[in-house]
Amino acid sequence: MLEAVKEQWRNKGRLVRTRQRRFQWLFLCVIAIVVLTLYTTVHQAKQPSFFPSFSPFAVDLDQPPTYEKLKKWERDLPQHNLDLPYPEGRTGGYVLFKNQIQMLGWNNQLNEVLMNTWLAYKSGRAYVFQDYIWKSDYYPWPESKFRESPPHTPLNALIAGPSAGGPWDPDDPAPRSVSEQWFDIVCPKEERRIINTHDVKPPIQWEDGDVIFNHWQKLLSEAPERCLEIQPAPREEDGFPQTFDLFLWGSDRILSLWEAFRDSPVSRLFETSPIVQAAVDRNAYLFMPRGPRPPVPVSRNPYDRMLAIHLRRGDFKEACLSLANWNSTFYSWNLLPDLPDKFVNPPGYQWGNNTPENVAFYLERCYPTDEFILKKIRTARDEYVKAAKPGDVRHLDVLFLLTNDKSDWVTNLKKELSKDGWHTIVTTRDLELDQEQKDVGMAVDMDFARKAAVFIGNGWSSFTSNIVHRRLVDRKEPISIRFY
Ligand SMILES: Nc1nc2c(ncn2[C@@H]2O[C@H](COP(=O)(O)OP(=O)(O)OP(=O)(O)O)[C@@H](O)[C@H]2O)c(=O)[nH]1
Ligand SMILES: *[C@@H]1O[C@H](CO)[C@@H](O)[C@H](O)[C@H]1NC(C)=O
Repeated sequence: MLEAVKEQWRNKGRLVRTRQRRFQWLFLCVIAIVVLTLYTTVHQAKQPSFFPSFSPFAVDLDQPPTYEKLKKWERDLPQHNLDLPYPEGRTGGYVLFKNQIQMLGWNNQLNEVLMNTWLAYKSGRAYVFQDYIWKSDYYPWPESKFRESPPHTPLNALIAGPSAGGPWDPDDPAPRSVSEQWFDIVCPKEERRIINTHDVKPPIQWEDGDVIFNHWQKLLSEAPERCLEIQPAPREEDGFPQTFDLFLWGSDRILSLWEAFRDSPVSRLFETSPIVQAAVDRNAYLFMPRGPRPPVPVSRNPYDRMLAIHLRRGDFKEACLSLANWNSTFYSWNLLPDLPDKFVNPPGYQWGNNTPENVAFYLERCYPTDEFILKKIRTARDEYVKAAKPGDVRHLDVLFLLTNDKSDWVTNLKKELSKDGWHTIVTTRDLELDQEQKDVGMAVDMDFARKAAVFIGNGWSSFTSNIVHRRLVDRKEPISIRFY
């Protein structure tokens, strides 16, 4: 009996000891895994391409940002407060443009964000701002890395100013923009008046920009309801159910809005976002002139010596063909009559189809050859320098090539350009960006382009036209705004 009990105890002791040993092993294994993971992570951080698949525990640091803090900041904007006095808070007026374009290039949306903000302002209502929703192919990360589908970017990552909830002028009582989330609280669904574009657009669709604007302004100002939501007409009825639609942006009908829009507080107070600004600052050193001392005493500010050219490539090869086959004009502000380098639509066009000569005529400027680009850069530089007022010294030797091209094409172009006396050449690919900055990379390129002494763009591109807008708001001269 006693022996049996003793034996039991011995067995238990063995069991405990084996368990202890097992725990020791487990512990060692865990330590080993942790060490290995840390090791590969550190190596990866130093040399991204060296160790990536070395270990199954390798951590891929190139992930989309979460924007956790920025989202919280947007949520906590001071105007998100029901108790604020009219025209904000629970008695204020609001308008949500649910018909705003989404899942398309950022610049197609930016136009509208600004114009809709101005419409809301003129109607005495707070503009409701929304996240930018990506067209999946344009997102800087592959689908396997998406945090949500389609990916979103908070508006405040891309821009700052009244459209994104920033303050108006100090003496301006206009209500500040609010987020879509806050709109749900201040304007619950059952308190909203829904306005469908189907009931508004048809009589004014092909009118001039100012007629369209005034028509909407009257409607939005006179509506007695506090909360308005504009909804899009069905797709099969209106392919572009925006308040200010693609047909308007792509024609000279938009120009009647120019002066007032340029001088509006929406344009004047529009600013670079802190994330974009951080990317601009951290990369500014790349633009410090590296060439020989210029023959003339020249500005210390590298942007005064810089020419930026937007080389719209990639998907534009097909885009240019359809632009030709639709007899398209330049886009939006690129059409302003004071700007040089106009494009005159060639005669001979028939609905939906253009002649081979006309298509070639479009491609020459929409998807230009290297020679064409080199020549344009020379002329733009010469003419800008010649246009200097007496006593004003102009010298350009810094070049920024901004592009969506992903190949080695610009590297070759760079070689040719350095022969032309461009001693400092920077391309989109040279910029160093962290995860958030990479997410807003297009806005970073745009900011350098708007600061440059001279800018050359693609007349059909909305990316270019939004740079042109900003430059003209900054009162840059027309001779500094060129199109190839
Ligand atoms: N970083 C960067 N991105 C660009 C550049 N040009 C175009 N892109 C991006 O390429 C993508 C093309 O999308 P689109 O819808 O065609 O672009 P968009 O911004 O609306 O402008 P456009 O097509 O030029 O009218 C967008 O994400 C653009 O922002 C560039 O020079 N630099
Ligand atoms: C092509 O576009 C131009 C510029 O908008 C216009 O004047 C011309 O009438 C158009 N051609 C045709 C055949 O529609």
